[in-house]
Amino acid sequence: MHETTGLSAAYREQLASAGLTPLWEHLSGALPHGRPAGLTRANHWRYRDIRPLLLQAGEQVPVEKAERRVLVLSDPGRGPTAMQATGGIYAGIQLILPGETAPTHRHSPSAARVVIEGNGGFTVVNGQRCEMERGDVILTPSGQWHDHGHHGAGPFTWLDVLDLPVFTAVEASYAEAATPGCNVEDALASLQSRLLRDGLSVPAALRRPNPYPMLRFPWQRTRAALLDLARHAPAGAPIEVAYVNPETGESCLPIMGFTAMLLPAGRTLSPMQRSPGAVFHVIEGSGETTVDGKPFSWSAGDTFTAPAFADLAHRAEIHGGPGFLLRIDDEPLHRKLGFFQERKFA
Ligand code: 1HN
Repeated sequence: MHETTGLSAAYREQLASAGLTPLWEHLSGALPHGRPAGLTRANHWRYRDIRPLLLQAGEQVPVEKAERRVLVLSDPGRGPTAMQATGGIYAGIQLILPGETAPTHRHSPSAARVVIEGNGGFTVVNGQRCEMERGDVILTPSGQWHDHGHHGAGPFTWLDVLDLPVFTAVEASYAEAATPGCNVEDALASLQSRLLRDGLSVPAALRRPNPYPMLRFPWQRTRAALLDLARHAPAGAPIEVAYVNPETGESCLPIMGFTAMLLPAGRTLSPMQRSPGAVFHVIEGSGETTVDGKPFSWSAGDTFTAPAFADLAHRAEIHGGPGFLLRIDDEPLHRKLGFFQERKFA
């Protein structure tokens, strides 16, 4: 907040022309009292509303021209063309049609895709082909070449999330177009990671860094893990799993965190209030989430957001199976900032 403190106009002008600003008029704006005062406004994007608009883009915009055919989920708290859904996360819904190719490129922000609809889509990341099935999470980490294709029938869609707003804030966001033969695998690094998952390690002299040993997290495996956890966890425990680097146990990407959760039908889950804002994506089921008292009635394919320290209550419909939500947030970044907080108010 800007406060005026009775400075003379002449003094103000002297400060401005010297490139100086009085801190005392801006301190409470820079450091709001008690809790962060962000711009993010909780919002709900229904897939059934987005889908027909995206299909129109498919008719009107050739993929070669668009590079990526995406409708951005623009945070209403930041105006109509915001390139972000929360303070730290960009989100958009992408469409690729049969036979199309979204050309190879790479960029400094990291991205992940969550498949919504279709069969036969794939992403090639650093030469590794990842088939895309509904609910799969596919990573395209910072600096890795990637392109998308579709060899099936009908529209193929997914949610894109990127840590783009963070890269924009630190003036580190840029992209590069493909060079011939750039999207190739480091076969030795991939082999080592495959062997490590079998409990086998190669000699140190052969070892190659592979900070992203897992690029595809198939939904069917995550779903089975959640159902197993629901069977074995004590009553009332949160049924959730984090997507991690299997070699280190750290978050799978450096800035964005991914957690899949199972919501048992009809039971309300009131998680801790967390410092990072979040994007929630519905993989299966239907239900309702209140975000700071605002109700969102969701079903599969929908996406909704929650600002920093939002008060949340999730509930899958009592009739029907469990709800499955994916939470994408900035937890890894908040931890690296030495700041991550979660708390519960009565
Ligand atoms: C991007 O590279 C993709 O590779 C999707 O599919 C969305 C949004 C902003 C910047 C780069 C993609 C993107 C993006």
